[in-house]
Amino acid sequence: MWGTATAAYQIEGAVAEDGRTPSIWDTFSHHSGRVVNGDTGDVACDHYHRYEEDLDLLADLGVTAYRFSIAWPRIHPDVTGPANEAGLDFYKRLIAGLHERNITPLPTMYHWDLPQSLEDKGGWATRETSFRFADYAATVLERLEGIEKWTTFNEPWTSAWLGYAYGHHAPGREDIGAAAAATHHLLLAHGLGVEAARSLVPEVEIGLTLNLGVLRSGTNEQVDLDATWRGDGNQNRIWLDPLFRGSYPEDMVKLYEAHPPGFSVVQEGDLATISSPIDFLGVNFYGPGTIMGEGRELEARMAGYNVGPRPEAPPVNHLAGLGVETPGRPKTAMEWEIDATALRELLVRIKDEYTTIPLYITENGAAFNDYVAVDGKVRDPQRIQYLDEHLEACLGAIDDGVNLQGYFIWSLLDNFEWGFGYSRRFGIVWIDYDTGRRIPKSTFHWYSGVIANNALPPLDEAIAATR
Ligand code: IFM
Repeated sequence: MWGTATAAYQIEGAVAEDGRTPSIWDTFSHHSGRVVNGDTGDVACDHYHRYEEDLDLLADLGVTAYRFSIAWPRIHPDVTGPANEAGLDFYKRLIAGLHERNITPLPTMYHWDLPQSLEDKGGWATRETSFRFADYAATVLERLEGIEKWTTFNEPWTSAWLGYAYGHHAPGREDIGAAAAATHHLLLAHGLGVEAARSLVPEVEIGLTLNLGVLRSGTNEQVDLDATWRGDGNQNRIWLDPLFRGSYPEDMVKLYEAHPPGFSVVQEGDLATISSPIDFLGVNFYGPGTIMGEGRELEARMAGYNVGPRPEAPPVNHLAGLGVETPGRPKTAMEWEIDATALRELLVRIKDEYTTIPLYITENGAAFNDYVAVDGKVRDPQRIQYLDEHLEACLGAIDDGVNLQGYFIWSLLDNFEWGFGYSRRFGIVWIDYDTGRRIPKSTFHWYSGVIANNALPPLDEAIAATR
């Protein structure tokens, strides 16, 4: 499967149309100082109105699949009330448009836009939210037809830890105990979603997407080795262990005991639900992290290495204070290290330690400082190089026996990059946010050739072609 990925709040706009109610990201982005430049998703790429144009872009690109997310507040604006037909209709049109173009739809049920009314009752820190998610999952599973593969969640780590522990993302809370509870409730909600799929639409495949990491200790000092293992626990083991082994890693549960309610919210039977077998696993990967030096306090470790800056701390180098970078490594405009060997290492680890079910790279990509040249073109050779290296790593992983079945570039379009607003561009299509105009970048044309040939062209030739 060759594809690209997007998410509802990042591209759709139309936040108050056809019955949609506010999500936590509407509230958060409108709260002054939380997002760079005060940007919001109110209009974003205006995909809600321009989706036909975007579908045509996908057809021109030649992808065989498209990953997108459904906005919960469009489907159940009142959470417990009836489903909103106008919201469902939008996604029905989108799915039909994909089928017309022979593109497989890969919807995600939750990519961070929790209805604000649920956050007002405690959000993911409360158990009730998992059950409300199950209701919503049942609606989309039953009402949106023509889907072969459903994904419950995108990056629950980000929802729980950037949203509830570090305040970088909506809902902006800073409470480690709530983040640990959210971790469990997100996993429980995932399991309930899987159970709903099995009973309502047994013919569909279902999985979830995790943003797993490769953390390396920068020294052989025990303090760094231990911290690296804790970081690994928070980013990888606390998700993979319950999903594939039916238990939480004991060291992490113990670690969170100091932060109530933490894992005291786990009830009997929950882990059986969470470990309900899934059909595939999505992996989002951007770069590795190194743990060493000053600032190895617990919170920094647990945050992993891909924590964005707070808006009030301008996006210079958000890792500097955390002591989690390797000097000299190339970086993207997010200040994320580039090292594709880590992707191969991660995929092989999943196979060796956890599962051999099909894996999909559901996101991989990079932000660079793109611009429109005087001739109207957007040349992004750095992105081509980044993607080429990561696709080579995927081929290496396949050689190593990894059951890798698909690859999705993040992202089809430049879009609302959460706390960074529109200041970071991940798209293979440039968006002019004043006019909504779309300009395919060099990477778009390169990727189209990769898909058509099912092979990578020589990198030097690909780079030369951008000139
Ligand atoms: O833009 C995000 C996406 O929503 C989730 N994964 C990481 C991307 C880049 O930060």
